[in-house]
Amino acid sequence: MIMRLLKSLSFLIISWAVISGCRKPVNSNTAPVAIAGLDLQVWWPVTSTQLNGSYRDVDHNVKEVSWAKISGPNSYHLENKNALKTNISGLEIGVYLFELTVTDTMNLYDKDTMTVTVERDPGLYNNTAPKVSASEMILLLELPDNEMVLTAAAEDLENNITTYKWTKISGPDSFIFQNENLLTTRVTGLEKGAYVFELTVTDLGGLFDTASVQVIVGEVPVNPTEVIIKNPSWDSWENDYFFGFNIYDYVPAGVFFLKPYIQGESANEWIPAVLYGSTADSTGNFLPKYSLQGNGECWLWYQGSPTWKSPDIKIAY
Ligand SMILES: [Ca+2]
Ligand SMILES: [Ca+2]
Repeated sequence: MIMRLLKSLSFLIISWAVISGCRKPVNSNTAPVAIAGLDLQVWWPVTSTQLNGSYRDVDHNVKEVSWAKISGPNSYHLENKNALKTNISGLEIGVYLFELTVTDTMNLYDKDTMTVTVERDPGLYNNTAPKVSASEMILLLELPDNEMVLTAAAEDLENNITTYKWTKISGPDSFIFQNENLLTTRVTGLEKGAYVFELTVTDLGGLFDTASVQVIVGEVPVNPTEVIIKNPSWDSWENDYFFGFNIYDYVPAGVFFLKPYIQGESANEWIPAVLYGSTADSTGNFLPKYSLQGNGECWLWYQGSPTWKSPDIKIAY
């Protein structure tokens, strides 16, 4: 009898449990589950990363997600604190604790935290600065040409150069860089005068080096002053003839644009020298060439004309 009573009772209990377990109350709601995502490591000098949160909510009634900093350095910027995925920038070295709160329409919520650890990149402890060099030769530009290419050589032992930046140090206002953030850039819109442009090359550790390029834009006057150097003693090497001098031994200080010419023996014609590295230089093998440095050092040279052993030089300015 007792056994029958117990059996009936357990049947009732099991039935009740089964029925109540299967029937869902009409207004039930469960809290969301916030998932802040994996902890993140940032290697300074990188100062940004992306928070990547998510959540589960069986009722699909989440109304708000929100990121907040719980602890860590003061400096940071959350692009959108109400987005699950958001960029975070402006980080400093240190450990940040961020909390994601997920709230549903019934104001049930859950919180989860994750850390962002910002450490100095260990590869940067022995970092060395980039090395930049530019030609010491003046780039002469004869009007009406008003543009040229600026370039330099840059190297870095760790191969971690991050930025190039050209700026004007001195000179006229008029100029436009095609792209000042490249190692080589065209600069246009130049006007008469002496420019100094500087390239700054910076690496991942913030170390940098600079080099400058001098550009002189001008023209020889219609009736120029001329200085003639008669029978200079040219040096020769293989098939090339050279003459080096300082232009300020021949032209007054402050003259910033000039043009050299040479005239071979028994010739009547003065042949203009072309600036070394210019387009004319690369197309005219037998044109005389010259280079000019900021300190006035000038080199003139020509190639292989068998009848010229000591041409005269004329400098027009
Ligand atoms: Ca819910
Ligand atoms: Ca470096």
